[in-house]
Amino acid sequence: MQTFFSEDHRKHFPQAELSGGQFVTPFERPSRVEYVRAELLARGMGKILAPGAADMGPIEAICDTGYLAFLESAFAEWKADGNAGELIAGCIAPRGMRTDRIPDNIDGKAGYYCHASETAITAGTWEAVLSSAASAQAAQRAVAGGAGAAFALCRPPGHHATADQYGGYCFVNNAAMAAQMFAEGGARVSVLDIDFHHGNGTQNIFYDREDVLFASLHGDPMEAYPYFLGHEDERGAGAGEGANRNYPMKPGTAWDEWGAALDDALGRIRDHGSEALVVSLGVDAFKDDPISFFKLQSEDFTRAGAKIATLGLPTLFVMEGGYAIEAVGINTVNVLAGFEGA
Ligand code: OKP
Ligand code: ZN
Repeated sequence: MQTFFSEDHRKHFPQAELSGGQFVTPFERPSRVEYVRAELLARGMGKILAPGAADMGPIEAICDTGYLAFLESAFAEWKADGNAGELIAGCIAPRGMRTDRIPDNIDGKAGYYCHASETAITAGTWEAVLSSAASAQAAQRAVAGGAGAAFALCRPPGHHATADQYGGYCFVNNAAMAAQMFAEGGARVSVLDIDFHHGNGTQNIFYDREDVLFASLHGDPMEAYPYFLGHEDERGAGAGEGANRNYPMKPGTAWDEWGAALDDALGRIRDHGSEALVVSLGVDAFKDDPISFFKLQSEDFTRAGAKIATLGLPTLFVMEGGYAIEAVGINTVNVLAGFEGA
């Protein structure tokens, strides 16, 4: 299958992530996707194409206007306000205070539009975010045009971003944008999220929709980021009741339980009558991932890809997380190869 990938991802490379009370080099770093690209080439997985510029239409379809304006000018405003370093939100809108007034000061604005302070904004963040969205758009168009399957090698990732909040290394929700593009083409669509972390942004964007099913396998939010969403009893609202499925799992979860959850999710997708599938493809369920607690082996990712192929749907894979750097390429390409080999 074809891959869509932009070099501009490198423009987003914060030097600092607040982790364990210290500033560390961010886990979400440029080399991640370079390992994926190298593995795609080494295994002859098909052409790797540059996506061209992002269209704002599909981004605006899933994002709040004020939020996009914030992302575009945030770093310049931060500098203009006299700040020396990267933009890190410190004072995030909490319970018991007002969220109906968006502060004018950039520090306050960041706190309004951010949900997790590990994620910094730098000079090149917006351009990288647009290039990541562009890859998802180009890959979606390939699949909608009859390609059968395509891979958007997106960086930064997207599934934690809501219509108006960034965090968890995500700014614009690439998978949700692509799903909305399929929906606007008249298709019923499912988003299957196999990243270790719950796709809170995707769930939130489609929670009251029946035409877009969201299913997510992830670390139990009682124990894992994003902590405040992703429980089993979140089943959708209104017309979307029943079109949201969460599979939270405990530390140490390995293939037997994870694969069974995947089977159940695939059954829901079949029953939904989906005509297109978007896979939020994170490989941080891997046993050696430094910030996750599942125990999948590299071969299990091949099995996962083969299971996903049994749906027989036009499928768009969108890169999300995976932080065991040297294994990220192998595990990601294993999913794609498992899908193609099935
Ligand atoms: C993004 B994706 C490290 C904490 C990091 C944020 C995790 C974001 C994961 N001490 N918390 O879903 O892979
Ligand atoms: Zn993740």
